[in-house]
Amino acid sequence: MKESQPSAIYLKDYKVPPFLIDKTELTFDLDEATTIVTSRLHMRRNPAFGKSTAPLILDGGEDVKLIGVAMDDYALPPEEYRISEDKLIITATADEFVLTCETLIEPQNNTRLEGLYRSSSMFCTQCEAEGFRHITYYLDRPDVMSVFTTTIIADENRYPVMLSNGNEVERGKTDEGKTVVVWHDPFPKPAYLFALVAGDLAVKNDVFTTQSKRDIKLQIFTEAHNLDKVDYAMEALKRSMRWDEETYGREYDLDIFMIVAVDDFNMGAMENKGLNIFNSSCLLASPETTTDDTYLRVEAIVAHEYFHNWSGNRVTCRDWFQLSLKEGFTVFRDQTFSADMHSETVKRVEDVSFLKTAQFAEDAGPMAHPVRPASFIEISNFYTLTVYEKGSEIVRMIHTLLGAEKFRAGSDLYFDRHDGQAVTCDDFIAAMQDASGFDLSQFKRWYSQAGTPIVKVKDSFDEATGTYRLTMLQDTPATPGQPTKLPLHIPVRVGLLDEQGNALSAELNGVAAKDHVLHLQSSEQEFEFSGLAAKPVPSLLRGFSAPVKLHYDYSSKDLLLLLSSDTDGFNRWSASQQLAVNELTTLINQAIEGKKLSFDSQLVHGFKTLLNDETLDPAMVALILALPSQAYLSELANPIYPAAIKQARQHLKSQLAHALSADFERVYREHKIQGEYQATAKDIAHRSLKNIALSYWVETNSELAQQELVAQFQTANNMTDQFAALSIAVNSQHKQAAELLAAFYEQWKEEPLVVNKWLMLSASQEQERALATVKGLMEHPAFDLKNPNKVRSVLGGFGQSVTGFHKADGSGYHFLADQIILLNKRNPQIASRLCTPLTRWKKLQPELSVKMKSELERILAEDLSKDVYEVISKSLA
Ligand code: 0A1
Ligand code: ZN
Repeated sequence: MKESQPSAIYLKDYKVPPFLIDKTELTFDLDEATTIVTSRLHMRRNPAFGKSTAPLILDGGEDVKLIGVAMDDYALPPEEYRISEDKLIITATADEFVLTCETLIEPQNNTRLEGLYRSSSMFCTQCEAEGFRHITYYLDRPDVMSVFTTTIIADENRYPVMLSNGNEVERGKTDEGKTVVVWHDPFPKPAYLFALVAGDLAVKNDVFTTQSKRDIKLQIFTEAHNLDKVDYAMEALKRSMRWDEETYGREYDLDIFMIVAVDDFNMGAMENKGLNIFNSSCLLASPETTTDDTYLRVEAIVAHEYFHNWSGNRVTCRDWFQLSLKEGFTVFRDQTFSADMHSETVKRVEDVSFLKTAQFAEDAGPMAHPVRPASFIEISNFYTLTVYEKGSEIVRMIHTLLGAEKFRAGSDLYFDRHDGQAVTCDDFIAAMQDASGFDLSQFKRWYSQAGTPIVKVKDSFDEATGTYRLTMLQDTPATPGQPTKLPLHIPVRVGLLDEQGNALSAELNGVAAKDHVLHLQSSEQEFEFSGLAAKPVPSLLRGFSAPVKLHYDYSSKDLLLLLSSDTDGFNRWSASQQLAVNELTTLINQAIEGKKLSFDSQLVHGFKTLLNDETLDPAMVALILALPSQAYLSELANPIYPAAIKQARQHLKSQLAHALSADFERVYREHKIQGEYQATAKDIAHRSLKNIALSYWVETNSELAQQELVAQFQTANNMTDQFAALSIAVNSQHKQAAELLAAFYEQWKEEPLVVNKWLMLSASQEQERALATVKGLMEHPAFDLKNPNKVRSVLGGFGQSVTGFHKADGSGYHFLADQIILLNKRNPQIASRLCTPLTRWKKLQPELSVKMKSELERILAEDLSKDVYEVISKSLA
């Protein structure tokens, strides 16, 4: 452990910057051994800061070597500046000046993948959130916005493509014959949106004509061997550009929009102005190598990054506490876009299922934080599900409260009012409020209060008056640093059904409708519906209208009614999940008590109806057939018994499979698609239903099913079907599983993105020797510790192996801790993310909990990066 530990910074301490940088001129002399960066910063004191003689303090990094610094071309002697804790401090400055800095960096040794680094044979950058300071000294904060001009000097033979933000304005040669390219971005931006790429890249060109008839040049750059996999991303980009014009009235601003794919990247992608950089796993797609899920992901991420051009770039964040201002809003935008491109209900189910599994777990753990955090040690740790997904739910609730039209008026006002500014979540709310006249003052608490609210619902019916009363109680559990909570403004969308499942019209506050949005604003509140003949079945929280845990004591009969008849597709799915959770809970308890599992599942009947109803959307049927995941059941459990959960799921799946074997076989056959692969909603739906049917059918151990699986693996014309067959083989412990895994690797060893899928599946196997397997994978030629995708595949996969990761002797936890320690300094962001499974230790069954805790303590004893220190210390607090 270090002598002094890193300290937190607080939102309440925010002050405007003492200096501004109107213009930033950068020159990069790129070379294999050392890169020289020269910056000319046109600076002045910030009038908004008030009269001051405060010194100039620029952010830097331990990996930046200062060669020289000059003010208005006067080279500062060493006594006129100093470097302390990575900051460059200059005491005496004029009110306005040009600061020139020369720094030396070594991108080839940059394993953190923040700042300028090498990936394969190219140079690339990642500056969000605080990467720019690893390139040169700067006011590296989002409220300092500057107009950038970037000069790149490099050997054209090795780096024929040299890119930065904005437009290419000049091209020439140095005396030594190196190529010089100058880029200029007319839009002022914070340093986190800066980007540079240089490499030997191939390009796909296209054009998009905007609504005002401007032609935008579109370019996607990749290594030459991947150029055949960018067509889908290009089409997705054009769909996104059109959608943002139609839905938000937002047109693209520059004349050129570029995307570059890189193999080594800590996150999914980055919205740098005019030059998005993507993890190649989120951009490249081809039928043979890419599954349906990934196709949809590519489309969503292309859209997400593109939408940031307005929600993030034109209007940016004042400080990093406001991260959700751009991320929550942009996730909401990309979710709605995907819903519009495919199926609204399917998309909603997928998003909510993810939120309830992963974000709810975060909100219940030691890293729980508000959507707008009040403090942090390392901002990279706050690119979280809370900031992104719960942040999106906040924006969605505003949409529900205001209605589509007023929401649009609010977003128009927000973009117009704050164009070119760095603003806060309060500014966003103010624009929504001003444009709509809707009072959001209580609603704003969603930004500052952490934790998942619990809403308890009770009901009663008065036969004499025909009134139906819903009583709702809300309560948000304590989270770290927030022991008590205030009531939130929660929109609860509700409908009522009669015993036959017909939608009822009922009157609430004088308004008769089949669907009402209730405003739950107090800790306890009553809602009275009139005009009913009998007690209805309530369909509560339709469309998941708020990110809460809703409890209502539904009977199995009610749930089956909702499952078969609710007009709200989302709640049909939700009812099926609740039924399954109820049954699984009984089974889990039997397993914990060491009893023989036995239970007569009511789902058999419900599933049978679904499997035989040809009017249903196959995608929805597939979603309903998927049992609640191990991860979701773990989130619900306290304490978590991982092996019992696994056993219960296995038992229920097997019971359903045996009871409905013939239906599954038939559905499997009926939904096979002939012909060429297409990533359309319709085909994706058929494939998902067919493959889940296969996964059940195989559970029966039918010889025929086993053969069908192998045949599908061998003859599939697309990765979705081939990989589904392989996964089912592995998960069902098919006798040929090992053989198929080996064949898969042999077939795809030249395709790194496919190999990553193989690594993940191999590492996730449920087997006694899971730990040995994962250790073997880390020694495999296909593995590379420097590549975040590979690390995530292997260690993320291992985390899913209950037998491996949760092995009773704690060796699984020990192994993960070893990897965190290994990566702690090399790549702190990745190391920190790997800690997530260990942060759940308090909820684990006691024997495992102590083992996990001791691994956290072992990690804490190391000399830790800020990133890892924050997660581990908060987990042990
Ligand atoms: N703004 C990006 C996310 C992102 C954040 C940090 C990064 O650093 C490694 C990279 C990307 C987005 O929301 O897509
Ligand atoms: Zn984003």
